Amino acid sequence: MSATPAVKPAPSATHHALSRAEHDLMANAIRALAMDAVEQAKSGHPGLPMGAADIATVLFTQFMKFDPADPAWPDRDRFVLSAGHGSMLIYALLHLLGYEAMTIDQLKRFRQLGSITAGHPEHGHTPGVETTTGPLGQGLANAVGMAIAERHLSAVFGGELVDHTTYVLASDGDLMEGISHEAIALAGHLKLSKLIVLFDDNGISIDGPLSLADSVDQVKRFEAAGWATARIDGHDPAAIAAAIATAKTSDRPTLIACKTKIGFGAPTKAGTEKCHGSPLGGDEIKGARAALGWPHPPFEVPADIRAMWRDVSARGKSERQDWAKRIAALPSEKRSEFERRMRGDIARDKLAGAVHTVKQSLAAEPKEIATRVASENSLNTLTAAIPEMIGGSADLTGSNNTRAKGMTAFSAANPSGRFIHYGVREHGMAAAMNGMALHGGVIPYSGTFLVFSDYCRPSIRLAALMGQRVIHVMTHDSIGLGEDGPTHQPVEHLAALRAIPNLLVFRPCDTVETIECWELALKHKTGPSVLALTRQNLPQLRIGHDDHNASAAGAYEVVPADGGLAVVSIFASGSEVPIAIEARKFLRERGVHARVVSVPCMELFLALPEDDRADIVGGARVNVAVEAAVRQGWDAVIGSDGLFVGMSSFGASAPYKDLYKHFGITAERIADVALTKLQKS
Ligand SMILES: Cc1ncc(C[n+]2csc(CCOP(=O)(O)OP(=O)(O)O)c2C)c(N)n1
Repeated sequence: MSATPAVKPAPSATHHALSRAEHDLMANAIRALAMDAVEQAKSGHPGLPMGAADIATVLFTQFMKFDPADPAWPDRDRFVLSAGHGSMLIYALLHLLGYEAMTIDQLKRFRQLGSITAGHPEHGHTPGVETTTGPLGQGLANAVGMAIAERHLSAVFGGELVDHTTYVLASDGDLMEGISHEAIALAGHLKLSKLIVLFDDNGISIDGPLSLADSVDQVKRFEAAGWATARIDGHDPAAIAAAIATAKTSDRPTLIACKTKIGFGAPTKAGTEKCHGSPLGGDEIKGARAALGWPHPPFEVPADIRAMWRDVSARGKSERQDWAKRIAALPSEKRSEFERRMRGDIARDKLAGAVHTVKQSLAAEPKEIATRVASENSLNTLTAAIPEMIGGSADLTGSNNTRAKGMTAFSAANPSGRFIHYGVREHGMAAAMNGMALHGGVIPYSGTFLVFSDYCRPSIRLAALMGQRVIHVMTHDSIGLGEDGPTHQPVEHLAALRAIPNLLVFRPCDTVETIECWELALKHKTGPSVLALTRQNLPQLRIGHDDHNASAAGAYEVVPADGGLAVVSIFASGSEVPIAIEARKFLRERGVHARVVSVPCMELFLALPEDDRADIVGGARVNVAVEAAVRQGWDAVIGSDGLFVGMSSFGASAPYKDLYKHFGITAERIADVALTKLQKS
């Protein structure tokens, strides 16, 4: 397939510049709507929209490619308001540009229950919002992922289908956050030239002047990371336009530091933290209306100014129609493949076929291997069948086993590569994956150690909130990793991850469950997944071929009680399932019938109808759960009177078999605690 054209357009705005008077009217419409909506809601952040209105007006009137009639048009430019607290900026823009859902009534109901004008922009809740922002730094890091996805898809499908720019509006807070370091380093290294960051350089944050806490020269910082940069007056439309036009010709990502005044137009509060995050108040608003020359009542935008904004959108319509013609002219196979990928629909037969192939080979030749290796084997087949899977690792490729056979590294020189070396940047990786998933057309998966899920957590939480399919392979999932010791041994992480709504946490117990969990993660289109995998080898417990995905129920009886009704039920996940099966043997030797239930995914189990759950839990006199982690969460399976064998402290540095003995996670101990309880009951 063809590559992106190398020749870039001449440095000029995409659309004609406005007169200064026209520009001011359009920018002041944003300012007025922002201060009125915040005033009405009695809460919100007027300062950023008022300060950044000039930047946004130039960007949308002269550069952005979009069509309000189709907010999800695949080849639209992406605009990310990383400083999500300034949400009224994007709501005012969407309204003025004619996004149907963003009515004036919605602006009047800013921050109210059921409105689409939530306190911070929420993707999936408001058409036209590309990503959920508010936790500072995340939007910027998402944008890096969007630019990666664009670059990759452009290389795969050609520039006539995929050729758009990702713009970010970032604040001081975005750039102070540590994640920004990871994000800009990655973007600079990958030379993501279609990523343009407009920095709202107003020198103010909540506590007051930035000088209280920060003395970084951001321009120099970005330069050091390989970015093109510019410093401009963020209230000068010509300077803004010239800087963006230059950025569009760069072979590197660009930072444009736009000096602005927070709350521009507010007579006494502009330029101070007083207008950052609270309503301006009646008198200040009156003064701002006078200073801006905006005599109109609250929420009223004169028809001629509305018409100017709508004209901007009309231009986007023809660009989209031209694109639609280009896609319609493609050979049908290429067109349907592009459309399938953008819809996020995995070809069902391909996925089912790959899972079948892996299961058949495991039935023919059972394997005693670590689940991380089982995952690699699964990926070799899955990624060959599913070209939208883009792998990666935060510098642990050899440990996470995420690089499948034949995958080449994604780079500036090789954008069709499907494996991303994220560097030692777990947080930036997880946020970039969110951006890739939001962009569409790719399914990102990546790797790190489970203990470092803490470093990814804010982004995993947002993936869950936004309902994005990103898949985190997290290996070295317990004390089973051994000698690296307690710094690397997760104990509370499974529980902490299970606490995040809409996240599936998988912990497969063998090779067969590993491919089943991969299948479930890929099918979980509306949320993220974590696969917690072992470093140590585990026996294959399920022998023989079965296309049925037993893990889909979240829990199932892997070994029944033999010779009678179970008196003891042992529930376990991952590497503790074979130990539980061993314990069952000890109990049987002492005349006690026990069954073992594997629990590869607690969330899927808890989502079952009550009767199905009760069937799986069964009616044994004693329930025991076994997991080399803390108990939290297991009561939902075994009841508060159930027994738990696991961890209640941090681990230690030693060979893993010694650690299991030391912490009492052994078949003998499981049998002992069950017998003791039976004797008492
Ligand atoms: C991760 C994170 N920490 C803290 C906050 C709370 N918060 C919201 S805005 C802000 C800083 C405001 O300064 P700046 O980013 O410069 O925005 P401006 O004042 O220019 O609007 C803070 C600390 C947040 N939203 N996200």
